[in-house]
Amino acid sequence: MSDPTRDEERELFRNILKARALDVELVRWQRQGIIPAFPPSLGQEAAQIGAAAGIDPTRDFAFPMYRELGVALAMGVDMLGYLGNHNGNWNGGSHDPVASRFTPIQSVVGSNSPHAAGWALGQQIDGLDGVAVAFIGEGGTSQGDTHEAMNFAGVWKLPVVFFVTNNQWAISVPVAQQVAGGSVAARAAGYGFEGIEVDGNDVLAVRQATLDAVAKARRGEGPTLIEAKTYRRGPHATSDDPGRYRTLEEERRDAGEDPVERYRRSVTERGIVDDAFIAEVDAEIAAWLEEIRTHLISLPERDGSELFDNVYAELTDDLREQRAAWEGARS
Ligand SMILES: Cc1ncc(C[n+]2csc(CCOP(=O)(O)OP(=O)(O)O)c2C)c(N)n1
Repeated sequence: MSDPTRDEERELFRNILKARALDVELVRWQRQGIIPAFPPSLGQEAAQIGAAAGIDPTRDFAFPMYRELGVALAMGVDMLGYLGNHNGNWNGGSHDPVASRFTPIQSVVGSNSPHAAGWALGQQIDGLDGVAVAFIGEGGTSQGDTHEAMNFAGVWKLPVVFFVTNNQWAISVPVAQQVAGGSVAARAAGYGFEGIEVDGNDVLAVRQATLDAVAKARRGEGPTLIEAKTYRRGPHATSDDPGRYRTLEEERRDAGEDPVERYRRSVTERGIVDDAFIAEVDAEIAAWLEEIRTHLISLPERDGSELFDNVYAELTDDLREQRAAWEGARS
């Protein structure tokens, strides 16, 4: 166990509040047309901030999917660059992945698992002590890419942590239709490494589980699968309407306690923060959100022709036709 210091807890709390505030704001900005689309993390803040606290950004490397806003901000990623991604920037945003140890986000479900295993293999070959942390949804564990990465990592005892955020839903597909047997953590046994389940709404528990798994990988003892159990309290993305596949009653029944309010209560009751600290953080967040909003609205409109660039070195006949049709339509 390594209990966090008071200052570390204050930082965890600050980050949890920032993650929630930015996430809520981004949904509003999508509705206002400032960004085209966004996958909210509502309810997953404790899992994200706890996981980031277990990663050493001077030597480890995070391989996110698309729903890791909190991990990014807690790892110190340049959020203005990162959010370029959600603005449709073709190159995955303009944050520096190497300096921030956080790759561009991946929308192809499962594709970041082999990236993480490959990077971990590189660390092993070079005799370095970095650990790769792949962020996957429970749905993403059904993907072939994730199976191949886990199998490879198990066989070669690679320094990689598979951090699975089980938010109970893969768009409209509930976990019961995704994972026979009900446990994602149990899948690790088949790959020959440890799988643990952690309360994903408890930031301190997630932090500890991640610290332990990263330390173990660093000692050369191979991968761990962490299943952080939480609940996606909002839509899959701003284009989704959860009312089509789950009722409000089900949401209220299954969501559990809001992880942000749970930690607020905990740090307040234990005297880690007081009203003055919270007021200071709230003011800091308000200024920070304004800075991000101002930046986002100043970004140039994306040129639709980018849709056809950078996919193939040479356009296929199909795409050439589509491009001509698109250019015709705009002239
Ligand atoms: C290879 C691939 N197949 C399908 C999709 C469409 N898709 C986008 S998100 C998603 C669900 C993923 O669910 P999960 O892995 O549980 O993560 P969550 O979105 O719940 O965080 C699907 C099927 C995709 N992006 N990539």
